[in-house]
Amino acid sequence: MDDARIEAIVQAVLAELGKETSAPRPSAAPAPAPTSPPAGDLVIDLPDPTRPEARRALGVAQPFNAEGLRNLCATTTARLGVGRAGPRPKTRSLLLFQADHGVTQDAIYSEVAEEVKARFQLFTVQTQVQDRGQYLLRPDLGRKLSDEARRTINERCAKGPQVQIVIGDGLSAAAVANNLAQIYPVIEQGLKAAGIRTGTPFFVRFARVGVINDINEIVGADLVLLLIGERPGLGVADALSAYMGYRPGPGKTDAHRDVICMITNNGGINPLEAGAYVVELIKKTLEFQASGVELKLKTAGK
Ligand code: B12
Repeated sequence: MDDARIEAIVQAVLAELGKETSAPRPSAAPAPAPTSPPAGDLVIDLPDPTRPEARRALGVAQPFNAEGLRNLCATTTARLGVGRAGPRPKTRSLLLFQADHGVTQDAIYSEVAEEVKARFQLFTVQTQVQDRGQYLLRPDLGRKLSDEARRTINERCAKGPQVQIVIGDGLSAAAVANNLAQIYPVIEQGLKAAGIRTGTPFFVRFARVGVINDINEIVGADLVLLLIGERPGLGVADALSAYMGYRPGPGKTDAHRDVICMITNNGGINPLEAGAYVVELIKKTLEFQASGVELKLKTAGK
């Protein structure tokens, strides 16, 4: 960028700042008494920025190539072409960002409702995490079952199934609430149709992926499938992941696991279709008696 251009930008920014700093400061003169709008006269002049058409609207005032910019923006959900107000984001962009951030917070801090679990007769156990704050700060505790959870799983679960299905809240309760009802029956029926024996399903509160190692020490399954809420993004906050491992146990890491991610009706893999993928991957894992990198190596070229 040449000096003249930089100088022009500096002048524009200074002019913008000048407008703000030249306004009378409260200390210079007593502030006028606030005037309330007459009752019923409140005007909100910004359209709701979270509506799909507002979300996708171009924010650049005079685009050089409006058609090109629109096409570019249509290729991604990233916040492109949002424009700016001087050096700052537009109010619309800021509000949308704050609204999307609010949705992520709700997804992370909400609990999966009992009705969601009851539909598939899932009982609940908890990891060594005590509350949501600790869950975020101590992923290690989310990978360990509490003593009570160990006892409950031992008492209530069938031992030695081919597949143990587990549901975990993870980082998004919305992911479980919005997708479980669709994906679960597909997996259940798909495994049944393939003659694969499943164990007693249950729900783990404050779960991390690594908890499947602890679980399998108790149930002794050939494969543990964990359906868990993914870290929400600023656009999609209800995506579910299906993590699985062949004979998980002490010392097994993510290198021994597979994942099918981004399961959501909001711009991801639809849960019905994802259920079918999960069943196919389970069959492959059982056939090759391996998961993760080992499975990739065993099936390379096949
Ligand atoms: C956070 C994250 C990471 C973090 C995990 C750190 C942490 N402690 O959370 C880091 C940056 C280390 C990471 C690394 C990798 N990741 Co990653 N990751 C994610 C992300 C953004 C969110 C995962 C999440 O919410 N998990 C749920 C929570 C509750 O789980 P958790 O127990 O807190 O965290 C565990 C899992 O996240 C797991 N994990 C993370 N990535 C991967 C990838 C694979 C293949 C496996 C088996 C496990 C795994 O590791 C964590 C510790 O056990 C997803 C995107 C998505 N849409 O899900 C990608 C995603 C899962 N990662 C992916 C990949 C490819 C990887 C890497 C292989 C990248 C690389 N080439 O190195 C590595 C593998 C790391 C590993 N653990 O072995 C892909 C998987 C694609 C696929 N279907 O196979 C995803 C879907 C991103 C994408 N769209 O490409 N990842």
